[in-house]
Amino acid sequence: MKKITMFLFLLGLTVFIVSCDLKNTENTTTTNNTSSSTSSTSTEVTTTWSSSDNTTTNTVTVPSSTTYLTTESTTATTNTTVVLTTATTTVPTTYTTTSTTSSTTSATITTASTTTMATTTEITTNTNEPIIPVGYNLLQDELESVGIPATGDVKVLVFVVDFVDSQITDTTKVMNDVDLAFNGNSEDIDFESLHSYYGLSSYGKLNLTADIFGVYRASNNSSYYEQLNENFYATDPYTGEYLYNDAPHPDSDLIYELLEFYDNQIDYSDYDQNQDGFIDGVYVLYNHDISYESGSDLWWAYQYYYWYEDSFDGVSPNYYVWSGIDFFYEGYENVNARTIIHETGHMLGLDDYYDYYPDDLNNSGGLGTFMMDYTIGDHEPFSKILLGWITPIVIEQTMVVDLEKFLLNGEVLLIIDTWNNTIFDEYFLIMYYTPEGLNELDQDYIFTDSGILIFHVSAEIGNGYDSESYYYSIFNNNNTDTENKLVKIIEADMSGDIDKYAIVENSDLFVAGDGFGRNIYSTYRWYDNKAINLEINVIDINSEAARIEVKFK
Ligand SMILES: [Ca+2]
Ligand SMILES: [Ca+2]
Ligand SMILES: [Ca+2]
Ligand SMILES: [Ca+2]
Repeated sequence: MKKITMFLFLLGLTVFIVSCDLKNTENTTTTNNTSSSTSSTSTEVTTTWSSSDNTTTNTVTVPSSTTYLTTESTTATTNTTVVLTTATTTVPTTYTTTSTTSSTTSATITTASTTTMATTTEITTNTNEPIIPVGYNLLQDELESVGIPATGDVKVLVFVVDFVDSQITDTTKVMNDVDLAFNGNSEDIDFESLHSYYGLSSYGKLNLTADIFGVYRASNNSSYYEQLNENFYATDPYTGEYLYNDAPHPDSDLIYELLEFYDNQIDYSDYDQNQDGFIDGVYVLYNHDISYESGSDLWWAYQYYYWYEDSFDGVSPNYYVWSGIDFFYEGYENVNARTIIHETGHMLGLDDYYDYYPDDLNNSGGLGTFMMDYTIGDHEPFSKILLGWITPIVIEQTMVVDLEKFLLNGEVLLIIDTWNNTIFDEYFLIMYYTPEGLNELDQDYIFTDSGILIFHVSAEIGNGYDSESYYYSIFNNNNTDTENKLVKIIEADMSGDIDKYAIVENSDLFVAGDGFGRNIYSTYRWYDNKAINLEINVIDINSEAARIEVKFK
């Protein structure tokens, strides 16, 4: 992000004038004009008026190629004081001179060089600076327990499992494909591997690698675990209460089998990077047909927590992913790792952003795209802020900023009434989206155009888990059944199609000339029903950056 520079004043003065409508005038710095004299140049401007014109105002048109000081007094050739009373710095411009004595025939107006102009403009420039926050809590600081640490070098454990009644036939191919899915280089896999994806999405902050073991033949048939799963989740149809309180947990049973079987080969304490006593991440990849349309919920992909209290090499299993090998063969790519990439989002602590329960009236449509909703593309900025991969540029005062495209360094604006040094709050996030990088291959389900994306986030925490909710979360809001969404996209086309159809479209992107809070959703409100009292104006978008004006009223 580049703060407004000299470049703007020369080429975008209209913009400057709007943005210097200061919210906080105490931020204005006054620069001593005398410093400008050394680099000033003089331009003679001739004007005539008669002696009867004493104290009459005359208009002098000055050359357009010169930048003039404003409110500068100077002396005309006949000791007549010429006061430049015009405040505008627009070039070309017209200055008004006032004669205080008679018979002036010419006046010399002191003009400033470009360099001096930069200094001089500080007199009236909005010097509001964005806040680059430090020391605020991240998602993993707030979680009850942490799975995979969000940054650093992290090694996870992967076990490939089959069953007597559902055996892997080509073991070598499966093990190679699993290795490609977890550890492959970008060049070797059509989308990305878990490793390459998280390296890119975190801007190099998370280096995730996997040690892969298998194929392990489970001690029971697949149908045995399936039955355990039925029992575990069985509820009384009348009361809704669980029928078998002490029912064994099939995934955890299998994880126990695995950890015990490999105990003499593996030092599990090597897999606790953050040294919290829990193995950071366990992945169980089962060989069984996936229940796309019907069948057991066990044959799906999800993240969950180890059910029992066991310890191996002094550390305990906790966060795990349970996923079918067949997910790697979805679509037409050599290996498709998107499912484990999505589930790893949960291993890091992220929520799902789709609507678990579309039948209620709340939060239909979810976010509408990106990894934690559609299992495609990159993680959006909210998730990256939560994980500490990016630091938002916080804006709570009027200013104009140049916002780099998100792809480069994850630059994002966080616009809020008052920044209380917490990301667990309500605010807008502004990103410059381009269909590149991790979004390129999946852009048909994200956006094929470039543009400005505005998110409305309501990430307050502290109410605790709502047992009435379909969705478990530390946040007061979720994208399933709370009154307001945890994170939503504000549609520039105002069509409401995300809520209706759960899908974004190019017209949801803000383009140059659009103004959120002005011509788009002019009466938008915070969730407490207070008017937002701000505008987010997209002034310009070029291939590298977008110029955004944030105007607090
Ligand atoms: Ca061991
Ligand atoms: Ca750990
Ligand atoms: Ca819902
Ligand atoms: Ca729309």
